[in-house]
Amino acid sequence: MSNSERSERRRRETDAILDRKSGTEAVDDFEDRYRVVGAADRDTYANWLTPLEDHYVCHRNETLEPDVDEWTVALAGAVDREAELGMDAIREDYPTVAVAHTMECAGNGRGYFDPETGSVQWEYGAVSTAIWTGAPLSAILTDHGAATDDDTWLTAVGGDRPEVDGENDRFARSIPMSKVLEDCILAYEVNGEALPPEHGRPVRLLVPGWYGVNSVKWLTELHVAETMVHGEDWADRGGEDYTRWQQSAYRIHPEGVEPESNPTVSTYDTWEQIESDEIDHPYTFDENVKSTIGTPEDGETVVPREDGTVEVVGVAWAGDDQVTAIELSTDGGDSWEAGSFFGPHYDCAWRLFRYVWEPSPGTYTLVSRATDERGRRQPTRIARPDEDRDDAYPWNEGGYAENASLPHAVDVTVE
Ligand SMILES: Nc1nc2c(c(=O)[nH]1)N[C@H]1C(S)=C(S)[C@@H](COP(=O)(O)O)O[C@H]1N2
Ligand SMILES: [Mo]
Repeated sequence: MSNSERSERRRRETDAILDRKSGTEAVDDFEDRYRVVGAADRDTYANWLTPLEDHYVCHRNETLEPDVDEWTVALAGAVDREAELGMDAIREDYPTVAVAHTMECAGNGRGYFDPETGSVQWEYGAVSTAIWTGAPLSAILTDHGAATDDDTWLTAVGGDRPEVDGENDRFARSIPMSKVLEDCILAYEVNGEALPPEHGRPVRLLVPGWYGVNSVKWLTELHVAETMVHGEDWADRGGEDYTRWQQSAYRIHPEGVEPESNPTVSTYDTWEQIESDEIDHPYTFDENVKSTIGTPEDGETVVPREDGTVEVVGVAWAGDDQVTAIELSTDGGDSWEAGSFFGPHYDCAWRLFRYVWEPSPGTYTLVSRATDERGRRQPTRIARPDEDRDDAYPWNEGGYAENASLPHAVDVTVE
């Protein structure tokens, strides 16, 4: 297929998604095989649940539209009993659970990097919160006698393929067994509806609180092993490369570096990996602490309420850690005041926050900054390449896992 035919096909597919999702806008990078939509309205971040029409979408290949009745998920590797799980078995033979999950693309905020990185220039719109329903992997794995020691990994493979000349990668991600057993599910519904095609119909892996890349859509295979996807067997498995999206892409590294493939790592927390000397180029596993203002909108002219106050509302999250504090600045980050949390409180989902502000007329720069239960606070800005980090998020070639506070500031005028 020629480049222009390929672009045309992608454009059509994005348009079809946009037709179904009235609250989103396209943020594509066809060159980098990204086909994506993000939340169009900042207002998404003044609400706890993201309606499906507003939930962002991100994937690399064509959306699969498979026959649900025929679909199976192969379970293999270090298991007593291999299996081909059909959708009826996944739905009926195991408990049904629902998890709240804030899904954030690891590239959310990439658009704020200077110098600019390649790929989709997301600003704040690639993060959403939904309720995902499915079967706990702990039940499925124990039922099949899987090895579940702490040092094992579960590799999940998507059914999508590149269908691009010269590309032979398969979308596969490896999740450490401790996380799998704790709260991962095979999800077949979202917000009470059967999974729409673009979110992985008929079934996807759902890894609560971890970057979206880990939640493999159109799941076809689960493999239990002592390593992540690594080594020749996985790099050329029947002519396909299963290692790319775990070992090469989605890792945090300076420009021009090809990260080395690791059989295993012992630290899964993304921020801990960034801080550690042990792991050279961190993997994008759990989400870094972050926050986004929902209202007022950037550039808005705000009229205070009768009592002279303005309510600033937003969301704050910290992956599978708890977010414990939120601070607001109305002077571009020079001074900070405490905000408060309200609304639903689930593990692995964002919390709503509010800050009641009594402004005089004028122009202001509002910034939010969150802290997690381990005392880690959002850094102020994004570093330049090779700059000493200090209170800055490390610039990295893929533009991954950004969580600085200042780039997300909103400017408002008060009447
Ligand atoms: N099979 C498959 N799963 C995938 C992807 C993909 O390209 N193929 N993209 C991942 C990425 S990068 C993200 S951010 C999330 C997005 O999930 P959503 O579209 O349901 O929001 O799906 C992940 N799962
Ligand atoms: Mo993503």
